[in-house]
Amino acid sequence: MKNIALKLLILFLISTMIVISTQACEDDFGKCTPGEGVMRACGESNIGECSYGTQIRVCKADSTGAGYWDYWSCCVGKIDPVAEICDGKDNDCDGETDEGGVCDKEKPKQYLEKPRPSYGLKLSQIVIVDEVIDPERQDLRIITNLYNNGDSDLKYTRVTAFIDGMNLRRSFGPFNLDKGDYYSDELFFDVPNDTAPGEYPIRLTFSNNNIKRVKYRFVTII
Ligand SMILES: [Ca+2]
Ligand SMILES: [Ca+2]
Repeated sequence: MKNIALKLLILFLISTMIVISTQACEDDFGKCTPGEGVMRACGESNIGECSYGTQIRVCKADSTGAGYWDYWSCCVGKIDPVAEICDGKDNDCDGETDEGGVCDKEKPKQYLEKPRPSYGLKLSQIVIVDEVIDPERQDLRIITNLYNNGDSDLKYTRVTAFIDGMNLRRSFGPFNLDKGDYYSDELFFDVPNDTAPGEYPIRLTFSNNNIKRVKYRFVTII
């Protein structure tokens, strides 16, 4: 009986020492030596492109000179997750690389091919009023009659006549010739009196930005 009581006493003393020892350790943990510092890892992840940073706190001295731990500093050097993109890396740090279809190529847009406009220009009439001219008495007159036989309007159409042997050029326009419409006009040439007799080709050009027609006629100078 005496032994049992002794054992119980020893157990009580041991447990009391343990408690006292633990209490003493916790008290020590809250204290620090002014000037010392500690460091720890911080951040959301250390996977993929992410990495932890570090933060520190230092031990400061209070008015009595006793040390106490200051606040932790900001986290420096960490790389947090970002949205996943197609770059061969795990940007959102979930352990998967380029997941979620980020590397699926965008399907090319389907473009409906617009029907190309059809341009038409019919030279329904080209009249050399006098095909044989005495320059002292006559001018050269050319009457043109155009017809738009296409399915699109012709904008800024111009007619030009050029007589290479006389180095003469005349034109009219620009004018709009809507589809299905006619347009008539005349070109006048005051042929110089000293023009050498002979046959001269007249180059007639009917054009706009979309279409061009070239016709040749002849005039004889006597
Ligand atoms: Ca990922
Ligand atoms: Ca990626």
